[in-house]
Amino acid sequence: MTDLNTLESDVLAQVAGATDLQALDAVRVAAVGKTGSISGLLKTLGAMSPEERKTQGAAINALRDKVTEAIAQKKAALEAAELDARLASETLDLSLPAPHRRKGSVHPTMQTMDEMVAIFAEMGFAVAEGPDIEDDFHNFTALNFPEKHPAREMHDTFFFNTKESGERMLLRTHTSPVQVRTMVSQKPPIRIIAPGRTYRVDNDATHTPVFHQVEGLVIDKGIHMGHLKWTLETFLARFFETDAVTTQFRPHHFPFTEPSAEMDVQCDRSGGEIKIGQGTSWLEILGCGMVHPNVLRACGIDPDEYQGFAFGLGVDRLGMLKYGMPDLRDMWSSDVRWLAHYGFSAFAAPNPASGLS
Ligand code: 2U9
Repeated sequence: MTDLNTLESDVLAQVAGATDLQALDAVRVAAVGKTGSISGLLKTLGAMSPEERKTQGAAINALRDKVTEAIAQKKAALEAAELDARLASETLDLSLPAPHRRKGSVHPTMQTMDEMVAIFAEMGFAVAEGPDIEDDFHNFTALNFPEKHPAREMHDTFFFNTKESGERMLLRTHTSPVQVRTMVSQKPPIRIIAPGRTYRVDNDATHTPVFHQVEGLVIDKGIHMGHLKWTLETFLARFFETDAVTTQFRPHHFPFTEPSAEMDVQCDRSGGEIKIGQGTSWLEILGCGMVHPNVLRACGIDPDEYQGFAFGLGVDRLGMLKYGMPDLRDMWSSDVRWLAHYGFSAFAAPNPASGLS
């Protein structure tokens, strides 16, 4: 018994003296591990008389339980102390000034997108959103793309691997599937814009594989191209911050609109930079048209009852025009010098009341 008492006070002293988890584990292995001192005592029980085994067995087991409990308590205390020390050393004082004076900035494309959304919101458009990963129906079929249309080819669209079901998902090539989803789920009148990121297999001086669009859709009774022209001219005048703009429609073709048009805005190109709202030149600025009856039908809307107009604006290109950024390839090069020069303060949130830019 004296042996057991001595062993107990020895082991408990070692547990108490362990200064870290590694040292504590060494104490555990030496005492209650497979070949530890207490485990060794348990192995001697076999050679004892039944009487002796009864008393000694109970005493050794009690010692093992006591030591195991002491180790568990010490382990919890050491872990808590370790966490406290880590929390103390990793504190971050967010009120301290930044060590470098270089600040983050809002990318011009995002600033431009926010400006466009602010103008359309003021004109009564709601913002609609949808997934970047789309299916064939919402990106192509519902939009009246023929089965063999070139946009459906691998070299124009990013496709995912075909699923077991035979379905092949894709990265949306325009934000138009957002309007399809809105028409399927809501009844007219509809007046929405769909701002967002879009993807095409295209990479050259004037195209990037990821680009940004703001598309618009209005569906109601008696909608005609006059409503479309007023909406776009009002938007362009506010966006370019001029009193009025002069525009012209040029006939075009899109599968999803009929008639379709591109809109040019009158501009001045003398003096090396483009000025909107004056001059004698024309600048192609957007695509638009009246929603094709097949598209209305595919979305569950009766074209004999409702008509609509739609338009699409390229955000990156409009941003370049407004803020005088000459090269598209610089826009996504993540060059902090370019961002410091062209980026916007996070506090310069566009607001039609206090100014857009
Ligand atoms: C529905 C019906 C019609 C959206 C439209 C355009 C014309 C267009 C381009 C502008 C620049 C794409 O980023 S860009 O290259 N877009 O010219 N987009 S009409 O028409 C729709 C959309 C959805 C249901």
